Amino acid sequence: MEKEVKVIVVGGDGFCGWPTSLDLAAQGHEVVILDNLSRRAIDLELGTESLTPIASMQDRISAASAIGAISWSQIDIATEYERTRDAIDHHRPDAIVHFGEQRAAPYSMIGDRQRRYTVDNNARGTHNLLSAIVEIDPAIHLVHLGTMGVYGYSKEFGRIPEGYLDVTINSTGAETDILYPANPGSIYHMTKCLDQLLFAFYTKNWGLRITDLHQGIVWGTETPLTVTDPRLTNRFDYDGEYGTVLNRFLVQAAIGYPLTVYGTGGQTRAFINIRDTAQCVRIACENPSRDDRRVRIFNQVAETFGVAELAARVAELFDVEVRPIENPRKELPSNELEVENDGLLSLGFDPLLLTDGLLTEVEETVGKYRSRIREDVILSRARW
Ligand code: NAD
Ligand code: USQ
Repeated sequence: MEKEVKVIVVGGDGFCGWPTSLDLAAQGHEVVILDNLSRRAIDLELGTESLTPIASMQDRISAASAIGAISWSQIDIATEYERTRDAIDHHRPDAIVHFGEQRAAPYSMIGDRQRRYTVDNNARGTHNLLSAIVEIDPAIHLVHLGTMGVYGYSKEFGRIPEGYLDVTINSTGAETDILYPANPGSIYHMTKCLDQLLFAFYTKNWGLRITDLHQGIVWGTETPLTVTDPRLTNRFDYDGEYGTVLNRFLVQAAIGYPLTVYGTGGQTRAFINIRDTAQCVRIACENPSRDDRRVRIFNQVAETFGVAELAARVAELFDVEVRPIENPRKELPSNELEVENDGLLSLGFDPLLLTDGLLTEVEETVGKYRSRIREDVILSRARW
């Protein structure tokens, strides 16, 4: 086993953060979760709920003690700077994993309040963590969950590299590489571009060690650890704002609701299974960035698919109709996408690829909670 590390997981109550915290703890690492439970509050605001019944954080933590060392504190890293800094100072972690942002593109585009909340929460939270690390110990490794959306999903510059684009300067002929031009498609994705600039400056000025994981769309729900106790069950979003496309299609299939392909379904995106999210973040924590001159950027993806292609696969497997609807989003009607993911592969990432067997496994979980599915939350309320 790798050397044990102490990790603060910000956002450890969320869809990606909870299974990742369990995975880290099961590998012998010490985990301290900081979460303000804002995701649970947003469910109340939207009148939505996880498809899977999720236990309170207190119950989750007491069940997790059978797996390893996990504790938690309710802290808002965006609005409670002193408490955040004191928690980091108290625990003196080797790494901080930062999942703690408002992460739904449609939510961030509902209106004025959600736009401002998303920018305030995400930019302030990330900056507070960076500022606290400088004060406490610049050697703390920050592992941030970024998004493929910072690149803008096109083949304009060819295969998408891991963060940096090789360029030749016309006027001098000099060759260099630059941070890939940011091209966000929503307020949420824009905050991840702002995060990138914060990381670049803090690395340049204070030599912080930062890994930014540009993750694709996560699908699936449970991991081998979350199924060991009902109190460890992971959340599963399927509503129009927080549900991601493949998980939504699987829920829709379970109730015979025609699959909601937006527009032509020609959008190609990168995907990763939730079990691999946990695997990749653990790999990043166990192999800290040694580079204090620039941010280490990895693309955390397993494979790419077109939306229509995914819908066709789900439709055939579960015998449900596909019914394209007008795209509520401003995005290219179709795009090609090729993505490099050599960084994590070189550190041992072994991606789970989408198979009908894995889809059926998720569909079984969905089927178990079929009676909790609410048709009225399926369509997105955001338009842009
Ligand atoms: P989530 O909303 O389920 O979890 C985020 C967690 O962070 C929640 O528990 C929330 O309460 C907490 N949080 C938010 N703001 C906070 C604050 N100010 N202080 C403390 N805690 C705060 O989201 P997720 O799907 O688990 O995503 C986690 C991260 O991974 C996000 O940053 C997201 O951008 C990134 N990501 C997610 C996906 C995906 O498909 N889910 C894909 C790519 C990247
Ligand atoms: N889509 C449909 N039908 C639906 C839902 C979505 O056709 O019912 C389409 C969308 O138009 C889009 C694609 O599917 O083209 C993906 O949408 P999504 O909601 O699954 O994902 P997205 O909004 O991009 O956001 C999700 C996460 C976000 C993360 C991002 C990774 O919510 O946190 O950053 O995936 S990525 O897309 O690679 O940038």
